[in-house]
Amino acid sequence: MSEAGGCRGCGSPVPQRAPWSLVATTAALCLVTATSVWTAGAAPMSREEKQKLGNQVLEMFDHAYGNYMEHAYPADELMPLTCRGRVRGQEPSRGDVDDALGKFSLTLIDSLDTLVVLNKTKEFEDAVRKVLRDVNLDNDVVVSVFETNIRVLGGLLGGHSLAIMLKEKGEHMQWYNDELLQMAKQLGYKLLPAFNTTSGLPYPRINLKFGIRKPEARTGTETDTCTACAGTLILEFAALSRFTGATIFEEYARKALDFLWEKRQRSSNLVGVTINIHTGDWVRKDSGVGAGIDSYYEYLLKAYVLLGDDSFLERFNTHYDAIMRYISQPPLLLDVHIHKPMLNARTWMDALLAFFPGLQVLKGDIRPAIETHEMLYQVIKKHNFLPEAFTTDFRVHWAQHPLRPEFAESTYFLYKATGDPYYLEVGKTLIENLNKYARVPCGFAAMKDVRTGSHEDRMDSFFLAEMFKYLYLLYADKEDIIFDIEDYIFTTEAHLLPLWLSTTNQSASKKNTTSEYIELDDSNFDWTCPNTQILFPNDPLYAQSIREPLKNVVDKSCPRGIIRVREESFRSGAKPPLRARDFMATNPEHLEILKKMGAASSIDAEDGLRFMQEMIELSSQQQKEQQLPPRAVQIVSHPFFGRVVLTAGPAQFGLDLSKHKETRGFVASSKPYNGCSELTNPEAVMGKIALIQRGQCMFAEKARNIQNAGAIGGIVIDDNEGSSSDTAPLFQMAGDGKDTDDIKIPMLFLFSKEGSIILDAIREYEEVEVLLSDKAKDRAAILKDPEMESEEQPFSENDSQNQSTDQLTSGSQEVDLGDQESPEESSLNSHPESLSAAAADDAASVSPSEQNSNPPENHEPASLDGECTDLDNQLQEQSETEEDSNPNVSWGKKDQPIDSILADWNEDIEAFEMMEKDEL
Ligand code: DMJ
Repeated sequence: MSEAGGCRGCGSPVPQRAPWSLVATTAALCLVTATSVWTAGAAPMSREEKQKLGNQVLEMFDHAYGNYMEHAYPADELMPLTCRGRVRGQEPSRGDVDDALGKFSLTLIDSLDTLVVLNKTKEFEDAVRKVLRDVNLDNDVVVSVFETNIRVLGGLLGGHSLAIMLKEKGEHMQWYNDELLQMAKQLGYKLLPAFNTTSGLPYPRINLKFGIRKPEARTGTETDTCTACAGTLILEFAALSRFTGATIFEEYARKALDFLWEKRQRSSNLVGVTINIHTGDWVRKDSGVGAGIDSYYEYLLKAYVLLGDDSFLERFNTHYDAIMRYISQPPLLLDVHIHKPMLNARTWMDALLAFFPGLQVLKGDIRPAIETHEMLYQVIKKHNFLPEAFTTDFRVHWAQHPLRPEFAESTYFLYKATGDPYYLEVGKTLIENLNKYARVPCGFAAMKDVRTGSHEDRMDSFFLAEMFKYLYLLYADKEDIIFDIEDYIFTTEAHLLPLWLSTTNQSASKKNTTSEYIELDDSNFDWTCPNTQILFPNDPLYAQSIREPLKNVVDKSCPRGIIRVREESFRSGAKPPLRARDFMATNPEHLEILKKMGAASSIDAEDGLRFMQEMIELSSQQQKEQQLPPRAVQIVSHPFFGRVVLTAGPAQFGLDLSKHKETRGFVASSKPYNGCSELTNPEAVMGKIALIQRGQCMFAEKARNIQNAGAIGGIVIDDNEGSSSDTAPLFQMAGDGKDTDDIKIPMLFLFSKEGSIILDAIREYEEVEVLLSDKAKDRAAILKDPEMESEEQPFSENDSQNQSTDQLTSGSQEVDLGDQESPEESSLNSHPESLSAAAADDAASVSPSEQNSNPPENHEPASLDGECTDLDNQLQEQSETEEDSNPNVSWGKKDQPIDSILADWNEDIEAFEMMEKDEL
């Protein structure tokens, strides 16, 4: 069978046969057909080129894994900018993101099966020994049940699966005696108390040592969980049951899935994003395929493939039908309301939904997979990475990118399904962008802001678990992998579970009571596992022909609010509904319309709801517009060569870096370091970029003092020790309330952590050159200095783990600032009086963007006039056609009772507000 085969899950409603054998046969057929049919389109890639790219992936993995092992292990994750381990409690809390960290060497466990896929058997053997020797699963730490399941339990099971495979081959792991499985079982039992709810849905968090109930546990008061959090357990828990014979795990995971299924919104067959674990009420009633729900759908289909239980396929197909009816607006996938699924709940999409084309391949529904994937690729080409969220007109909504693997995953599956070398070229772009923009001397850093190219001190474990696996497999031929990948299924974290589990220890599935066998409706299989003869009907250009109309979808799209429009208004020629952007409180006609909304008909109620949504969006947009976008400080001297880009806050005075060429220069600390009086070391800062500490006077005063000393720019470093752009909202420096036109130099602000990266670099390398700009510059342009060019080597030859010896290291040594007052000496701790001064400048002249820690949107128009209408029309037409042809579509139209709409009104508005605040 093959996850790789692009036709996994090929549905036969015949449950008697082991599902994997069915799938394997069909998948193999599909694959052969897809590969052999490919004769034209994108130029085929030679075996040499594929090998070269595969080797590049191996080298990149070594760089990431090697630096983790050298500088972070046994910590959970590597912090690639400061080159040290992230230990929970020792770094400022990042909120929910930290719930994945359980002091159990997360990255090592998450990397185990990647080592085998990448043919690093010796390293795998070493890694397993380290896990067995060092990892403690009994820490007094509260972790996310979902993350611990997919990363740690999944990692241990994936490691075990490949360890027994290697042992059986007789060469490696001969000493192995199921130790990883024993650890997995221990962890499984630790997670079980989370399921102690009346619903059977697990609590979102658990204390590894104390469970849920004990007072020491510090958890157990939560009432809500996300659908994906409760619905993404079955693969790992069933595998654990089937490997060990302890049926309880599979039973618990099945019970949670059964409950979610029961709670689906019965008319739309959609599920919400969050649910109350005690009452089963939907807390958030918006529904999509991305954040909060994604892997629930993934696990229904994959549970069918792994366990052969038809009820999972039936559920998946029912949901899939609803998704394609309401959420899918090719190439977009837009969240809707579960009760009113014709009404969009958002005007933006999140990056997590990039896995969906891969799942559609598994389902066998290739056309929309190609379309959505192509749209995502266009977004990536524009921003180098997929921003965490982007609007329907493809502007950046949330600018971070934590090196997520979902798009690589979908690229891999689409290549397997189509054999189209286009997808190999897509993978090449991903590899190039990772090396060009995310690679730093000590690993790969998440993007803090895809628009500026600035980094975050973060390399999540899923980057090693998933990204390298999918990229390597994309270029690997069968003989490049030491086992048959088609005998395994990928979990959501890309851990490998053997398909033979489907026929082992099936007793838990027999005990399953709620999901009785349902006679499958054959029409559900229209979408499933199509014959590639139909998919690519003698047309090797099939995939290309689907992609082609979408080539300019990002560049040529227009800003658009709610895409889906009601056919009635358009058909009847009625007045278009009042939109928030047109609303004027002084216009009596507008006030009249407003009063009518929600009072007369479901259509008016819908208009009102949309109007409220738009108002909320508009007001949050206006708030954002008052913010300046972030800026970038890029370290360009040896050994960074532009690789480290720090997120910097802008100033409301001085040179505007978005309008002028970047400022480049060596840095020098000003004396006094706070820059609050005439500098006593003008010769040191003349022609340089002065470093100044925040506090004790206004920012504008500091700027004038360094400018008078001849500085060409200034970087203010926060004196609040430990502050970081990872955890604090974007900060902008305001003027002093007077005319600041006299300040001509650019001024940027760095939080303490980013500032200390520069200060550490000075300590280590003395001469540090930086670039102040609105956006990180291309390294090729930076290297125009011939001296640098001779020092810089191509990353593939020079950036091995060995190089990390001359990297930045964290440390407590002070920066050698000669006779200047050192940053540490003048820090908050040693000069408590600076606290009030800093607070004074905060209050008086600083305008932090507190509403939202995410950088503001790019408000440039996304398109040129005259190029606007294609997609809108296309989508509108399509939406209309779909509804015309589908008599079952009734939502948001005549037959929805007005009472139910009105009853939901308030909740929906609250939900919109919550969504605004929601973190991915
Ligand atoms: C991974 O941990 C898993 O794929 C999860 O299901 C959601 N996405 C992250 C990586 O982005």
